[in-house]
Amino acid sequence: MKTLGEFVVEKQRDFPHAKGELSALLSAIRLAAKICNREINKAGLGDIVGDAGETNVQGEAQKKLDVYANERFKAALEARGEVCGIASEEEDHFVIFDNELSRDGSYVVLMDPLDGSSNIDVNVSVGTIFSIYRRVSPVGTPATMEDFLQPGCNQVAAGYVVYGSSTMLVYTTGNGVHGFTYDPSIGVFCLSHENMRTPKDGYIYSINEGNYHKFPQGVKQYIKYCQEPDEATKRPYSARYIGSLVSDFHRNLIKGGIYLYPPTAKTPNGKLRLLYECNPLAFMVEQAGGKASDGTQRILDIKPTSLHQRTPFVVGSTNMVEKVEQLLRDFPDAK
Ligand code: P6P
Repeated sequence: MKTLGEFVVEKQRDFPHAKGELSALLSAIRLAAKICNREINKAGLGDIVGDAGETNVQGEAQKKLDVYANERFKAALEARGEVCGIASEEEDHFVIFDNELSRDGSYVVLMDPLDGSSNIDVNVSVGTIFSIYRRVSPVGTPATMEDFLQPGCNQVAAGYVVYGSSTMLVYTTGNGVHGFTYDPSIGVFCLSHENMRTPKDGYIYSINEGNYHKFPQGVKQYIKYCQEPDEATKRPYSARYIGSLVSDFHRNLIKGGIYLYPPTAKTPNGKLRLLYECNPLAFMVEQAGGKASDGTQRILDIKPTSLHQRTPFVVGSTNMVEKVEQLLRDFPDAK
């Protein structure tokens, strides 16, 4: 058995500027993940399910566990001193950690503390997504917006926690993707999936077909392609859509598959957020040999202009993503 802590120390040399910084960052995330895992696993028993009575900057009703998870991750990251600020789906603006220790921090963290939280009340898996950058503003000063509006290709680490049938923490620092399964009997994340690779092709497609009539032509063509596979495709495709991005992403990463959240007339930039949902998962999937685009350009090359900006998202097995991109080119929507 190798713990997350032992693995990170062993791989410390893979993390530039290694002065134990990665260990500190990931141990903060690990601690908050354990605390959230405990609450999620007994959510039905306490007064922690249901709405918090607030709405977040997206106008979405905040679930109590959303708020709880956000506070836990924020507190754990602030306590470590490596982080000078965070941005979160649950925070309208970025949060500066303005204390002696944190002001000297070299990193910023962007996160969706509890993605898919609307599933909590019906006992469906949810997840945490995080993205880590080195700050661009001078160490010793308060974090600035520029620290957070970096393109995804600048990420130094990214990962997710999936609170599913088991709880896993999966991360990359640009040297492969590594998965750790939580053993609650000893309260430790143990290495279970070293150097995860995603198949170049797959037969699972994840998309909310309830929006079919609003999709771009190329996406409609792709859905038809999956449903009427050509002779070369021996196995029919399967539609699998949990409605929890981290769970759909994690299954497709392991088995091969594609997740799409296309633009529609109502949401011309799609629903998912670039900074703390799409960028970290794009970094992970590329590290595992897959691909992530907005249908035309590489997600990691997009230069962000605002904290909560959305982007269309096509992510998963390379051949499948490239098929969608091809069909979007072949079947352009009328302007
Ligand atoms: P829809 C959850 O709100 C989320 O951000 C992702 O986890 C999930 O994949 C998607 O939205 C579901 O959105 O519009 O299909 O219900």
